[in-house]
Amino acid sequence: MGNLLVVSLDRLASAVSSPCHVVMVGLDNSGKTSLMYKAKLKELIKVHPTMAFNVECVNATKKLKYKIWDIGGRESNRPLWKAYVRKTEGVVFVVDSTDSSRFEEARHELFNLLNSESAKLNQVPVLVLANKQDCIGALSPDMLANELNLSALNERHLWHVEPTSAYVGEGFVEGLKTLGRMIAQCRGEHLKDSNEEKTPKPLRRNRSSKKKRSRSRKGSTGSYEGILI
Ligand SMILES: Nc1nc2c(ncn2[C@@H]2O[C@H](COP(=O)(O)OP(=O)(O)OP(=O)(O)O)[C@@H](O)[C@H]2O)c(=O)[nH]1
Ligand SMILES: [Mg+2]
Repeated sequence: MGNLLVVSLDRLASAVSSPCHVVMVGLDNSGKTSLMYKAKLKELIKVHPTMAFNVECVNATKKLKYKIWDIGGRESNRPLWKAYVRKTEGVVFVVDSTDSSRFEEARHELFNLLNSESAKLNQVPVLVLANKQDCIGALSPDMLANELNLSALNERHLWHVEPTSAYVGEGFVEGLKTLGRMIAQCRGEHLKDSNEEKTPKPLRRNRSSKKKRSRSRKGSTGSYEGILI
């Protein structure tokens, strides 16, 4: 579930710097630290609430390596999130899919973060992890996307929701691969933009070519599923 266009893994490896720096945030108890260490150590470790942050390198593929900053989600820690996203290439936002009483709080914190100047300027891609899918009553990724009103991000951010479980060890690495595609797509768009700026404008442009341009732009803002090719 998301608004990612199709980007091949070949393009991704050359477009994304390695390791790629991303910030992982989300409310306390959503499972950030458990997910990260399960992916890193291949086993579930006993975790304690994160007071400041943990940082670890995790490989999504042989070539795609991430440096993940796992920031504590307690209320007292949340003002710090904005400082960490300043230089991030992507945001990973983890939600406890079983805790419907906190979806509104999660939505508020996500939009609060993304509306900060730094994230707005960078237009960072957002990977939402619908965690604790092993539990009965966990909300599906589609429904979580609705609860969090993620379609409101379409204008400024690529986003994707991945179902995960730290207990079963599923979804985290898949999510990181999709995040890599989104980052590669953003880089591609930025490169295209700067190349367009450098290309001298034609002296005259007839109406039909203008029409073609606007049609292709329109096509790129629709909602798409991330597809591995
Ligand atoms: N059933 C289930 N429990 C999980 C899962 N992921 C995490 N938990 C549990 O949820 C609790 C909180 O996990 P943490 O990894 O500490 O959560 P956190 O998001 O890092 O929390 P803060 O550090 O306080 O921000 C722990 O008791 C975990 O064992 C999951 O996928 N399924
Ligand atoms: Mg933690």
